[in-house]
Amino acid sequence: MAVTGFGRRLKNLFTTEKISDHFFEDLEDMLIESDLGAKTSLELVEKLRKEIKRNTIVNEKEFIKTVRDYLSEYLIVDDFKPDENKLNIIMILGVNGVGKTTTIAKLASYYKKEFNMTSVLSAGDTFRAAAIDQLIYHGDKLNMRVVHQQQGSDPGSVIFDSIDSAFSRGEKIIIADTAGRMHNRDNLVKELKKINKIISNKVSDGIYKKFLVIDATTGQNGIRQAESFNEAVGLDGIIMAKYDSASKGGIIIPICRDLKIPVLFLGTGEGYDDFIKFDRENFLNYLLGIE
Ligand SMILES: Nc1nc2c(ncn2[C@@H]2O[C@H](COP(=O)(O)OP(=O)(O)O)[C@@H](O)[C@H]2O)c(=O)[nH]1
Ligand SMILES: [Mg+2]
Repeated sequence: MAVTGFGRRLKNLFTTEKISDHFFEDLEDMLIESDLGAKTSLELVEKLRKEIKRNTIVNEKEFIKTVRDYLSEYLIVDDFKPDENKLNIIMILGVNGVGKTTTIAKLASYYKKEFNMTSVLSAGDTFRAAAIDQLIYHGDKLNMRVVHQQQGSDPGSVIFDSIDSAFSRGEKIIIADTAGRMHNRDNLVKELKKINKIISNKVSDGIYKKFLVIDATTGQNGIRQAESFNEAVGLDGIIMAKYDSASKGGIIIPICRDLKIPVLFLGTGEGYDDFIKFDRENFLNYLLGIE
């Protein structure tokens, strides 16, 4: 993704190009290349066009700052804190390979460190044996209980068991893994809707959250993934994994803007501690190369 030096290129554009239609076209291209998506980029260009017409932007520093302020308005940031007195069930969604299972381990580790709360890990991705083993491995490392059945079993049943056993043991957080791929998309949606219904019925007085994991490097696909999962079950938050890769994660901005879903965390590596609460200022400064 051609995002490296996004801020520098914006600055260059402002200092070297005359303000003209051409300037705004180039600006739009740069925004789109940074994963902001066509709609957000166009809207941003219009806002900047007005601002520039009013002569409120005098130099490249102010130009970047104005871009940052507008982008900031799009971002919705949240930090879900589990309720110690209720059962919190968090369903982790996302397509294959984005980082779901790793994110579950990081989230469980984060809740332990931050709130001293232990999670139950629920192996709802029953599609592949490796996914179950991977969660058991993390459970061992983190010293947390993993509820699982064998490969090919009904994920709804795994989640059902997880909730029952957590209730009877007084455990307060369940983080559930889900499969990112069925043999076709309709099947996946059907499956997720079923699980969603089971959880909603079973934890009516608990807290139920659905977080989508997206991969920072997937670009525009991230928006489509968020749209599909949001349509299927409704999302409460986004976690963006692989933020340590070359991508600066611009994709999160149109997701917040279009779907009004908050962003919660960033995954920054493969270790449990490579996980940070989303910080609006830091994120935008990094995206725009502001020191
Ligand atoms: N660099 C980096 N790698 C990650 C991150 N999160 C997950 N991964 C890696 O991405 C791969 C897929 O992760 P996994 O959790 O199995 O994805 P899942 O298929 O969605 O469950 C694994 O090799 C992970 O170690 C991250 O934040 N940064
Ligand atoms: Mg997995």
